[in-house]
Amino acid sequence: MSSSVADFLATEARFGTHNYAPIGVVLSRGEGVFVWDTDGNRYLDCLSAYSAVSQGHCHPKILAAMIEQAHRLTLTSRAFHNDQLAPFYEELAQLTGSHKVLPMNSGAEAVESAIKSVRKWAYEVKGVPDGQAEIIVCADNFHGRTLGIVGFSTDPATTGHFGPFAPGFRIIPFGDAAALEQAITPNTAAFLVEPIQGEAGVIIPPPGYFTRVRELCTTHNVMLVLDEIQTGLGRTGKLLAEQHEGIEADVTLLGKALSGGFYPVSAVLSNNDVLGTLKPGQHGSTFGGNPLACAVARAALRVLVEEGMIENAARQGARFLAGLQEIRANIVREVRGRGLMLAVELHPEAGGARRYCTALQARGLLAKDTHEHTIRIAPPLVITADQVDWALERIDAALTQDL
Ligand code: IF1
Repeated sequence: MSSSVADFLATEARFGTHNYAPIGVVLSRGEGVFVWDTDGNRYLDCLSAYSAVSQGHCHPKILAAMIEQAHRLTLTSRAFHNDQLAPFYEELAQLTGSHKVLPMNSGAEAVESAIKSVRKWAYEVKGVPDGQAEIIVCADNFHGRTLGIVGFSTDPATTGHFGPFAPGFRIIPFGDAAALEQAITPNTAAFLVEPIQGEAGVIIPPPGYFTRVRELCTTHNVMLVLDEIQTGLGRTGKLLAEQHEGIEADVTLLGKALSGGFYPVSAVLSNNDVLGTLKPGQHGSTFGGNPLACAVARAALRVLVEEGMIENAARQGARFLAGLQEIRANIVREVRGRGLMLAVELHPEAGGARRYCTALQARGLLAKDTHEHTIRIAPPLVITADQVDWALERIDAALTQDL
């Protein structure tokens, strides 16, 4: 077995597919907002596994639920009922105000499932001619890595040499309601959009955008599908990011923090008859809705609410954003954020965000670059005010130092 950081990296490089370029730290333990590397160095985690570990690393109550359930029953398949599925449905539906739940595993699977169900809805309820349904999506979207999804990405690295792709998608600019109005046709089944674009660099749409989007979707009988896989479950300081706009999606997608990072759990939620179109044999998954997943997700939702993590995200997010805005570094072009979904965009002359993430690592803070010039900051929602201040000092120092 390898032991040094260099050994781990060399073994990964030798046997692993090189589809990532991680920062050179090998993590072996986590607790709350902190992770430790194999040399025992502690870091404040400002990525939270892309918002999956919102409840903090190895949350003891989610851990206990997982262990307890793993001792009893892990997987039945959906050929039989299990005693965790019904309470999972009920608790998730009540929390989010949804009528129907479809349990899946990864975020991409939830997106794929939503695409399938809104198409079916378009044919069977709206009356779109078979094979003609269109789904409108936004430029710079990120909804996952499956073929169906990457086919409507506008990022050449995501699409390059993976085609041919499925037809039926129309791409419009994000944050432009007039473009949505123009793109809608009688065959439009749905508008699929992130409330805040994550991978694109934490892009927050202009005020009023989603109010207008909601109106247009209602007027034209188009299903509004919000991908809240990253923004949902408290990340932006509300349970769902849609609440900032005072709207309700027809279909909401959750993943990531739905399990607190213990296990892949995702779900499609719908407020109307979209999921009602799926009949036995038409969709499914071996692991979707399994008892272990349901028990973990139930605990993850419970601690999120009971321990006030959503309110904390709003409070600490505002503190973090205000602190970032005070950093007087010439290289900072813009600071953006809502709740604990934050980003610092650097001027191109800074030479890329990656080296600043490495500088932050040396100062005990892990963050991730995105789109070359942006540092993404998304700590677990359990972060305290003192820890925010500690992080701000490190970020200030790293951004004002000469690299
Ligand atoms: C990776 C980004 C984050 C997502 C939204 C669906 C999915 C994601 C809005 C798919 C996944 C990930 C996957 C992760 C990087 C990451 C990411 F940088 F790409 F944009 F979080 F910010 N919808 N996001 O953000 O969920 O199938 O992965 O469970 O390494 O690819 P998944």
